[in-house]
Amino acid sequence: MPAPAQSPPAQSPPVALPLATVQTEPLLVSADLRDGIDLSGDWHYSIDPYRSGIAGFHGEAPDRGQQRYLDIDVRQAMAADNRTLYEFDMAHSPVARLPGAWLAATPELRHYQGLVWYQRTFTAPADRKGRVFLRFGAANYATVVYLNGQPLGRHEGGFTPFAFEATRLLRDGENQITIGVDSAATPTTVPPPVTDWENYGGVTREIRLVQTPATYVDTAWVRLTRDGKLAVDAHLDGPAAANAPVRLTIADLKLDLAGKTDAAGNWRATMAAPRALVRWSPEQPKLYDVTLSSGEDRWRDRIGFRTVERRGADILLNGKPVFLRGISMHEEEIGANPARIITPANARALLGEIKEGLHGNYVRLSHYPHSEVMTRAADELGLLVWSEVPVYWMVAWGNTQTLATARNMLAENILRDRNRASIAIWSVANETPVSDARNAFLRQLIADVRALDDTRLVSAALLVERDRAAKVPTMAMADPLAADLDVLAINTYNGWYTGDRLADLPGSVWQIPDDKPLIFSEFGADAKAGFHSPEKMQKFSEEFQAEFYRKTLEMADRVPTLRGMSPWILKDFRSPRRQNPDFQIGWNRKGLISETGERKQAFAVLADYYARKAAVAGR
Ligand code: GCB
Repeated sequence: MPAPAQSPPAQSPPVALPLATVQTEPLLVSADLRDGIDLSGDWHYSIDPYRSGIAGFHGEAPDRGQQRYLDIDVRQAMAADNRTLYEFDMAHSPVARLPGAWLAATPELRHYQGLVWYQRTFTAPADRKGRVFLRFGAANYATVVYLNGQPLGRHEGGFTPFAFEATRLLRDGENQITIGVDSAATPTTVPPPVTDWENYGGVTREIRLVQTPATYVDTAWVRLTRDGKLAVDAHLDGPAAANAPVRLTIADLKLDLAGKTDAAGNWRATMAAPRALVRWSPEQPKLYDVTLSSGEDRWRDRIGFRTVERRGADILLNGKPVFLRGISMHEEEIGANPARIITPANARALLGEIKEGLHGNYVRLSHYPHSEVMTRAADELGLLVWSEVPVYWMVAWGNTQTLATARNMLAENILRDRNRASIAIWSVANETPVSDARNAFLRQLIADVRALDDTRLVSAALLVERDRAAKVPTMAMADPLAADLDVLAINTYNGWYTGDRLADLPGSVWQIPDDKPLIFSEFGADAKAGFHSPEKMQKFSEEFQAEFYRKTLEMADRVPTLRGMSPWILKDFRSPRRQNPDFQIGWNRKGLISETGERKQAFAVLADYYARKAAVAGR
């Protein structure tokens, strides 16, 4: 969420824009469905590896101030007066298409991590009234935004939306917007520098100018509660927010509920769910057009209604036990040179492989919040979702700023996606070694999830301890956090990173609490599409990967509390830590499809397994 607009700091910090506190407004929930101007397209860009521009955008001309960037043609000014010096000239810099990570813009940027400036001009809407916001789907990692040379706001976090109010700074006619995006991770960022995926720097999701009336619906959450009621929570922002008439309508259900906000602009109401309500499920992903009107504003969304609960070791969807037939996925489109551009078509190409190809009903959107385009596509196609924040491996557990950043990210993610029927599980971490500081950090995040959303389950991918003396692979859950979670989740790579024989995997012993559902949130092995080794079963061959899946699935069948799985991973993905020159060359090869979409042998192994599971479940 944005921190209030303020002048840029005098010195450039390692990450341009640390956030001091958790901010909550403006949220502009479901802004992607509001009217606005799409600022996608060509933007000028200029790298700034020493972050000089942070201390005053690209150096200050004291007599002219910031305005010069809009009003002055740098080339002409230097030609006209030989005392004039500008070392940056955005208007004549090369262009790149946004949204999209900069690594694909030019070969020189392929491995650049640091600050990049973007700039473009646009024309303000002629019929301007009410309020205007600049809304970013996501920019990785820290962002500062200037409108017509004036600072508008800053944001930290690479995967969640943020908006800045631009009503005052927007002028009639042509406007100039400048964005600084710093991709550099530090030990205190979330995630920290070492991960196992590409750090796609840049503006990776849509930028839009969104218009609203002076008083507008900033947040709305419409849902089915576990006791079968329709509930709405909304917050209005603006001069007429207090004691304002509000009205929720779902035309398809003939639902029309009127109410009034309180003095703080909040409205909360519940009602019995209409009898005609069709509950959302992977088999029948029914969505309703929902509108919330107040004054001149008309907020809308497309929402599915269902319940998700835990009962003992079962996960219940609409009251019935469900087995999660899933796979994990990074936010990376299919193609030889991805730039993290998730269009509706790209999202459907990926999710379609899961839904139709693998007979899945579930996806783990790892390891950070994915685009809202993806979660909307999951709603439409009927895939349950595990959504997660990048609290990954070694985070600065004792750092209060890091905790604030993680909490902010988690809140932004939940507030963005609480209306998505597909989201079943919020996960707070992945493979984080147990320590007191880590436990306290994650307990805070778990408490935040429960405070923001009591209609979903909370999980985290945990580490297990291996009994080195045991003859067969023997793993025990020794993580105190297990007690705080609804769903236990484990990543297991026995037989890939360990020397276990694949034949021994089915006999593995799992010492896991028996009163909670367990998910294998990851298991997998690398294979280079087209590399075969049927006799030797060499690692990186398609045959090895397929056999790894067969044996791991046999093992899974013997774990009594297992209620789902999301093997690692749907598609080969870029990872700078994977440099085996024969097989990887910068790609983690654990995909069931290659980066260009070729299916490997293991794809059919999992697809057959899920087809059988679906048949047993009667769907
Ligand atoms: C893991 C991580 C995941 C890695 C994967 C691997 O446990 O959660 O981010 O990419 O293993 O391929 O090793």
